[in-house]
Amino acid sequence: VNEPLLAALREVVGPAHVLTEPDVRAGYEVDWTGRWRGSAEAVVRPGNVAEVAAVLGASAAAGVTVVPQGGNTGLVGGGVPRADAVSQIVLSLVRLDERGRVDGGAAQVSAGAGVTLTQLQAHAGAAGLMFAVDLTARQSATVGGMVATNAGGLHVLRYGSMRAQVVGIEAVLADGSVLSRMGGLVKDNSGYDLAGLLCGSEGTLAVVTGARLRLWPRPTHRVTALLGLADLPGALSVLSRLRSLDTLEAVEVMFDDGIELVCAHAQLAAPFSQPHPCVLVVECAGLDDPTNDLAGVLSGCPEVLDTAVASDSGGRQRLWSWREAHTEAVNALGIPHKLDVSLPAQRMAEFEGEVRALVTSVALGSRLVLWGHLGDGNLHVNVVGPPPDDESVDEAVLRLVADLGGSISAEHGIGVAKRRWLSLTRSSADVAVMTAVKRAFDPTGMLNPGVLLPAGR
Ligand code: 2HG
Ligand code: ZN
Repeated sequence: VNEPLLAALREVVGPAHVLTEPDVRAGYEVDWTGRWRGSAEAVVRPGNVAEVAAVLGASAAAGVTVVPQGGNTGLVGGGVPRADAVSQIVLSLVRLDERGRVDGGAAQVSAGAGVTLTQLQAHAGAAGLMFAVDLTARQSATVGGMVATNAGGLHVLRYGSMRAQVVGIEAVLADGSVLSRMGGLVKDNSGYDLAGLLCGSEGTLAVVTGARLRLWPRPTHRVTALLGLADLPGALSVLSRLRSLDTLEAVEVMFDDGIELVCAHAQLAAPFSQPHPCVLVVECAGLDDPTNDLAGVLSGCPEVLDTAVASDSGGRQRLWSWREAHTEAVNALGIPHKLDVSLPAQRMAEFEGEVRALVTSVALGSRLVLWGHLGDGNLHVNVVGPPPDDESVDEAVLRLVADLGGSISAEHGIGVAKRRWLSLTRSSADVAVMTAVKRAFDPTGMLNPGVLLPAGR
């Protein structure tokens, strides 16, 4: 135990916010899947930006590394301590939960890094506007973590990912200086886009403490449809026709084996009276009722074999329940290998066929569950069976993705989970620039080492 460091940290944030008891630290030291864990000297919970800067200063002076953490809903091990680090702290940003006044004229709001997605959505909604990013971990996921991972979620096809919502950022650099562009300028071409660069930087360049965020008109009408289909090629042709709807917000895909698993785990009834190999969740939203437009498009889709529709909130939630329960149902089977990948639209169907055959041959007897954000070309490949340290299935799937022109991470990031495969889908020129950027922001390598790039880069 590094007593001088702990004393310095207590001085900065107060003793109540330096957590050192093992059972109190435990929840911050392991990720949601149980796959990634490590041990920290302490979990430190600063209450404002000056305290964040002082914590970084004390850590630098003591030579310990810093793992920034938001709601700890990440899936690639980027927000929990490294298993192999000598001395590290977790820097929890959850106390930075300030919500600014909603600026209706500009349709913007400022939010601290610790504001949860649910809180942000409610805050925007109370002012008659909407925060557009939505994801299943909304109760715990925080603004800081969502910026740092450039979170995607369920609405990317209409509103873009987190980066598209960020107008400005406040962040603390490793040397304690503060970057702040929170003035809400929509147009600002005065040099490099540092806020954009920090989106998706996974805590390796700076500690995000707040963001100025774009808000959208809040749709007054929503309709959700569950569509039963014979296969993914059929679903893709339905998708291409759905794209003509300007109210289209979500097109999510799941398959019969995943739905069966979810029904057993969450004790849900089957969605249709007979099973369908491929099921889409489609949602449209607008200021007028989009139901007729959606029905019009679907009536021209012979691929759709079964349909369930709801526009009241209870009914809609029910139609989303099979989709939203996938992550938990898979986790209940064991520690999954999670491969969040994207493919060019025209290679999606080919990938689905090949990945099923590949997983069967590489990880005999394992269970493959596929689902994802079809409208974004993003599939979540989950494999349960092989021990966590046997990464042969990860390697095989990611190589297939690279061969088909995809990305090894669509929305979850690289973290520690995929670091060894970064060069599969980023060129050596890309990695060289990333390494140089990392050095420029964090010359001593104290921020989240081993995430995205090898430690020491
Ligand atoms: C989702 O879309 C999340 O459900 C989690 O991104 C995906 O658990 C996963 O693999
Ligand atoms: Zn997802």
